[in-house]
Amino acid sequence: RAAAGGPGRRLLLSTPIFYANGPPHIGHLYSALLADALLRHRRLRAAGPARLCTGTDEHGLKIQQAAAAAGTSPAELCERVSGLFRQALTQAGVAYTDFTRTSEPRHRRAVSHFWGALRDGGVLYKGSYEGWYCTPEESFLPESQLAEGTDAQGRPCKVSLETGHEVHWTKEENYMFRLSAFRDPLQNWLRDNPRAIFPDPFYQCVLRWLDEDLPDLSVSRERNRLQWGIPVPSDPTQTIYVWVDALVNYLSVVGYPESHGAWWPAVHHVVGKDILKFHALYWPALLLAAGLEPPERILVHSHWTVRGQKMSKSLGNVVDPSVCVGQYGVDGFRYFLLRQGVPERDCDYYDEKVVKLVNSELADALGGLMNRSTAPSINPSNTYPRFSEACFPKVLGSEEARGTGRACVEDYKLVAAVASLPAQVDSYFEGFQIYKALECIAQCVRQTNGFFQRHKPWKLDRRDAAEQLWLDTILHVTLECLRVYGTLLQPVVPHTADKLLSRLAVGPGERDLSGLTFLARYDGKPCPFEGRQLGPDTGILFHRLGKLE
Ligand code: MET
Repeated sequence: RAAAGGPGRRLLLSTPIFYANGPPHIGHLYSALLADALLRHRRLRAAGPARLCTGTDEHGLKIQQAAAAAGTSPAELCERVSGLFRQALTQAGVAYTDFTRTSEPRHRRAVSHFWGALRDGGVLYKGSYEGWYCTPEESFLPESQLAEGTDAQGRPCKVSLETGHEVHWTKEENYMFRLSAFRDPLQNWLRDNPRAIFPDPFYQCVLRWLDEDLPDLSVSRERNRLQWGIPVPSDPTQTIYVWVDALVNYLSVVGYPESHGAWWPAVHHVVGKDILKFHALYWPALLLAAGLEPPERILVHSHWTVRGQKMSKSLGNVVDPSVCVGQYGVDGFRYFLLRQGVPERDCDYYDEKVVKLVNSELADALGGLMNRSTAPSINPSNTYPRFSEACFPKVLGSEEARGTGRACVEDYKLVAAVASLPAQVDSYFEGFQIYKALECIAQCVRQTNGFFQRHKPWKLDRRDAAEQLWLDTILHVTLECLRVYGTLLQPVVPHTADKLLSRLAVGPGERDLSGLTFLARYDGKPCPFEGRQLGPDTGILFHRLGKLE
């Protein structure tokens, strides 16, 4: 297999497919934005064809019950909620290429075929299953996962330890999947692919699960209890378990069973930590059992709390992404989630935090820098200014040699930091640490503001030839820095980056990461931008967000 991210290689990125029983919240959007930023970054690197698939998970008891509660049919509920998800994703600028609904015929066909492959592989058997079933989790739970709680009427009952939802004693005939036989294959897969699950704490967690009990998995439900699902081929008394159905979306989207070979297993799944077990244990085992390879990578993120509390319908604190996009703009919202979200741990969300971060980094630091360095008062000809080697000589040797120019030690540090920034950002994206990439960019923007402030170009006199050379050089360096930031920020804040690059007259063919240059003149090479007319002044780069009520 080609190395991950190598040139010309295909890659399928996925988000989870979202349950169609309720509207989207920021947790869903966070998954999708991570995948979207990875896709956009990859496209800018011209790393090879890539797709981003998402969709809605429409079967199962949970949907069946939500529809009954809403007095509608499951099909109608799914149609409506699926539309809400598509709308929320589009609104947040998620450039998905595929949207799968598990109710689609092509998906049903793929699931039936997948089931056949499992059956032919001899990994299914019929067993009588008895245990505590948690409908919202669509799972039987062992005693160790239960606690004492109360039901809706306040009567004592057993609940799921993890989610607090009531469980019911359920006995039924199910098809079972021989998961227990896959401990060794799964351990081998993980041992051979230490980068299969990112970040590392989640990889370690999956390894620990594999040291524990690995009971067989019930993979069907009795039809009389669950009608809203795909029937087991050749046994219409049973419905395929919703998680098996849902996971197969990653295959049906690439044309399984006919044409998936072009993409599989070059797939990276972005998932929340709550569904890690399904993706890191059940899914690879099912794939192996069906004669397919496990996914190349599983990228795991944690959850968002709101003012320190878990988001929940009953607390009424579920954050609606369309409201956020309205308040902060698409880019403000994307920037906040991707800059503040740390995959390894839960992150807290509240309005003041968004406003503060977005104002300080996008509006003030980045926007301010652009406005100050392109203002007509400082750059009356509105051209990309010239760089003078005499003012900013390339210095390979001692510190004293710098004395010949006007640049100081700090300025050389800035140039070094920005020169290494693209590679740093690349490696952070590759390591699923987008927040770190953004932190580095923000740090460089701060340094560039420091550079500008230190040399006070607005005080230099254009009528004096020497001063003018230095003034232009300061502006040239600043615009070169801004060009790099604009290019690198495209995957995260596409509109703002476009505005910035257009202002700097960077053409559509000059915005990819593979050909990104920085301060070529400092290295004695020609700079294609120097002397170019700048783009029209389109005003403030990013409007400061006001106080929210
Ligand atoms: N519907 C599931 C969830 O939202 C994800 C399924 S991904 C195959 O948790």
